[in-house]
Amino acid sequence: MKKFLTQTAAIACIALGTTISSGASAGAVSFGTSSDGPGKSLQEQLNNLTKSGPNIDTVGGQTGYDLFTNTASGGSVATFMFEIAGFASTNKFGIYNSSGVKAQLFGGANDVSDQALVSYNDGDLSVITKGFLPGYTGNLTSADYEDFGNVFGFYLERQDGQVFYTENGRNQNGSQQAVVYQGNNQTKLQIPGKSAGTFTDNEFIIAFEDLLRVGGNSDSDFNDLVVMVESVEPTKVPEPDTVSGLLVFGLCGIGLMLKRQRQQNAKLTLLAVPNKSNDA
Ligand SMILES: [Ca+2]
Ligand SMILES: [Ca+2]
Ligand SMILES: [Ca+2]
Repeated sequence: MKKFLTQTAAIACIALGTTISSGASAGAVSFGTSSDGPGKSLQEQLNNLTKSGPNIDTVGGQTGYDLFTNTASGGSVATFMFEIAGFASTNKFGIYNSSGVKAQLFGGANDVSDQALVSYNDGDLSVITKGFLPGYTGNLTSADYEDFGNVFGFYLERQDGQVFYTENGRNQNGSQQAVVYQGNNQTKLQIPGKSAGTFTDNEFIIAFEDLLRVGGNSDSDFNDLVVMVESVEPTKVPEPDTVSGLLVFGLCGIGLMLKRQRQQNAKLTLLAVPNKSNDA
């Protein structure tokens, strides 16, 4: 019976560890029902842009990446994909560095198809933004940022001054306000106004929720401002789920070892008792 219980405990531990360490999906944020109405969910909107290949999995495909750096070209293009939000005409989007300095890529007037070129100039940063059809087609804007560095996260800034970051720790209540997907080299996407192309693995989709999720009143639809950025790579691969999975394995292992030790001690005591009585 004891052996059976020990085996059951071991199986339960393995099952628990496997569940927790099964990758991004275990720690994925859950989406709410979009207040924008039917057909407007992030999944449906991305599906609409998919021309061929597998659909992007908005739940299972969440990467957890929050900080990025440039690749060898020294430049990145950010393309505005869509924004479905009451604040659409005023929300801003950009990158920020470890000091919290912000470099805006898109202002409130920017919309689908608009692009920003980010140049990483050996410590300095340059951003050039242009509007394209459909929608806003404004002139070029350009800004330079001295000593910005080349490690950055992404932010959404509302008109009321509320800012949300890809790093949860910078957000009020540690709330996760963005989900990030990496290209799979298979799915062909077409952003309105742009030519269709493959979603490659140096491309990332950054999708923001513009209402506070933890302790706030948010619909958690993450379709409020969605941008694709290319020629960037994550600075680190976060594996909190795998770490907690290993922790469970470790704790279970220690627990089972202690249990076995106790059982062996009990057997030894039983063996020792008759000897003692013989001596007496
Ligand atoms: Ca929305
Ligand atoms: Ca546009
Ligand atoms: Ca929302």
